[in-house]
Amino acid sequence: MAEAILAAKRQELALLRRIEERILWLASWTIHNANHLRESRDGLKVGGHQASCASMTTLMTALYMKALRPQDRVAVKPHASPVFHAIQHLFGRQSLEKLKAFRALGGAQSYPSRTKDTDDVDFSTGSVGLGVAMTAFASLAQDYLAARGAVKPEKMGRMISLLGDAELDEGNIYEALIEACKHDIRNTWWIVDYNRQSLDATTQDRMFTRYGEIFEAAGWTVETLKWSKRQREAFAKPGGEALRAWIETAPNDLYAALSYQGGAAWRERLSTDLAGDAHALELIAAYKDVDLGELMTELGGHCMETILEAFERASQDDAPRVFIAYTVKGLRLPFQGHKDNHAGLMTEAQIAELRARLGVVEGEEWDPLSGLSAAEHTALKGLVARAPFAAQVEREHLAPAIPTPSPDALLAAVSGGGEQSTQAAFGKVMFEIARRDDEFAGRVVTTSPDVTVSTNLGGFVNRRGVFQRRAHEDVFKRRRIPSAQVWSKAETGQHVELGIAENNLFIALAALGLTAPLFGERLFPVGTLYDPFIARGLDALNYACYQDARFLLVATPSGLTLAPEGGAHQSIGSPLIGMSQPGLDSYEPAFADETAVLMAHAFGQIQAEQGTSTYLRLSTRVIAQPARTDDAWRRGVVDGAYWLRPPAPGARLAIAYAGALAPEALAAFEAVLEDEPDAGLLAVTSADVLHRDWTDAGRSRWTSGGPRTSTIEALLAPLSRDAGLVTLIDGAPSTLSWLGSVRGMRLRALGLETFGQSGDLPDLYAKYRLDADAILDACADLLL
Ligand SMILES: Cc1ncc(C[n+]2csc(CCOP(=O)(O)OP(=O)(O)O)c2C)c(N)n1
Ligand SMILES: [Mg+2]
Repeated sequence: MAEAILAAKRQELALLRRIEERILWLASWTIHNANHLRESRDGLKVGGHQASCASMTTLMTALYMKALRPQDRVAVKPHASPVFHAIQHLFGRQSLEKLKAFRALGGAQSYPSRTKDTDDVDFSTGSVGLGVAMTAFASLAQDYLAARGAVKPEKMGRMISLLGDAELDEGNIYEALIEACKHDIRNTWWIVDYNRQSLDATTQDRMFTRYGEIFEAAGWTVETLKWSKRQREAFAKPGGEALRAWIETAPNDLYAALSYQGGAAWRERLSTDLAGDAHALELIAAYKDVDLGELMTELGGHCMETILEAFERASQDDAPRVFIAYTVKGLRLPFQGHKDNHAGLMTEAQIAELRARLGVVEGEEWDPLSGLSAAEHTALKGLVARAPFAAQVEREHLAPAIPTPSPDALLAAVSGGGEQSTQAAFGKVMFEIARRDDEFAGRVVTTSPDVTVSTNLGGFVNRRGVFQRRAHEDVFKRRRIPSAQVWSKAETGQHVELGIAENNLFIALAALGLTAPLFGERLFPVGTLYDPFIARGLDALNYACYQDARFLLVATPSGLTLAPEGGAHQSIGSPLIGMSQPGLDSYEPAFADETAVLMAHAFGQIQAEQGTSTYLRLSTRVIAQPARTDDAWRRGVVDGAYWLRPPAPGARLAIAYAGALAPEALAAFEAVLEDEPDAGLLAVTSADVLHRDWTDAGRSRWTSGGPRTSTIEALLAPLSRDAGLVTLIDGAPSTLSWLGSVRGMRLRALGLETFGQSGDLPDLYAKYRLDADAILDACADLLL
């Protein structure tokens, strides 16, 4: 009986090795086809990474064919994309056409993409390090849902990152590791393809063993897959220990160089280095050159059995785990171990040699099972079909739509006019949401990198609590110490408090903003930070948007207007960041009611099919609120602009402002009316939305069958052709200066182009030419 089980196991291992060879083949061939066979029209190198793929095929085969379950989610090392697509093809989830069009328009993407690929990509990757962190935050998001019963315990998945060792140089990984530790995350596997090569070179030896120590310090379980079964067996023989010790102490570059040079070079070097060890020499002599080369290079990360055993051990609990799987970059390919192999491509002759070696029939290169016996063919098909991951389970979910609050409901929270700031208005709306007991309110989740209180989220958190897997009482409250912040921490809490690392905020928003497709449960994530520090997490913000994660980002305070805080905190370029970021509509309201309307809009956009994320750039400046006589402004706020004071037809002058400088614009406008009674005052709430609508209208003439008038063209239409326009924003003036092009008007753009400094508003606005006088000067300039 035991014999039969062992035989079955041996047979399965053989099949897994065979399928792994075919995955290696298909990935290599896909890259070869794109570079050498497909017609090139532009002479550009297409690229693809055959060495990086070969490094990971055993790990990925073991994972996808045995360990992965349908509820698990994976972030694949970006440059192992061809391996991923090859595996998906075997599962019948990726077409041959897409493989043939790898890196071409409409084909399989160079780096796995949630939105552009049609096969089953869980997390996009590309910018190394971000996919790694993403899995930790996806796990946090899953815990958040599990605490609400929205993910059942038996349906909880593992969030798995397959990463390169050089990715471990990315600091964002350690920021995420620290946050993961604080949040006690589980169900997370980080599988490191530890080939000790980066893009440029072999990596420094000095980090050996240190990585394990770092992860252990963070409370992770470390699985080091250093040796293959073949090596362990050889090392157990007389003289074997010397071989093991040699590899253990060899410098990286020497090991890599010998891996490249192969068996004879190994023999020569080992015979010299181990000259005094008769047993070792005898052992080496027992191997043919090829076998010696294979023995020395088949490390743990290339040993199916070793990997499967490690995955099996790891499946016994939900502790976060890092697998340090030793590999050789490009193993089995002609450039294995070569330090320049990152972008290396096999030649025609080399790929033909690989094809012959793996038993693929010439002319049948696209058939991953080509050249196999009928029995093996059937057995391999069976193996793929039996893989737990092959189960026909819906992996991309459709979450039911949740009614979101109407603008009126949120406007009620900021009614009363008077004097308010947009940041305070945001806080009031969130406080109002916290008070509601509808489904929407229960699905709002807030998060902030240690600026919860100073961005006015405190009220929401007081009411809804902080999310923490293990409940923690507010000690200050129990001891009756007065405090404005009552932060009870429990599984039911709806605020995820993060450490200061802004990068983590954006990855957290990416994960929380994807719970609908990933887990079938919609959340409405609201993240806050100081506006200047968006720059700190910019790549992660881009990463979140690239995956079409949906959230509301509230950046406050902003600009020179946070005057006494000084130049280090005054954001200048953030409006341009907002304008240029796809997947993110950016707005800069001036008034409380505008803020409320935009929040209602943003919540709707979070779950709209063609929706988007929203960025609100807010201010702490308290300003007088306008008296509204009708509701027309509401539409304009969302569309990007409206006339706060409409111009008379043929007006020669208009002032356009964004955000907290509204009072200066108004003061200048009142003064201008004496000479230019026809002038208008334009409130711009989104240069971003306005500009996109304008360029789109320009394109529509050719792309969608006819001309249409954009919002901004319609708004500016009453002005005379040669009217002057003065624009004003507490940020980069180029945000608004394009308005002059809409109708070919002359324009003066006021804004910030140099670093600010501490001061009070009158001093700073005067010094940086953002005050009413500056606006009047600009108007005079245009009119004279
Ligand atoms: C943020 C970022 N910087 C640079 C790159 C370019 N790049 C792609 S792969 C790579 C090195 C990868 O080395 P490693 O992670 O060890 O993967 P391997 O190919 O060795 O498996 C670099 C620098 C990138 N993709 N992302
Ligand atoms: Mg590497």
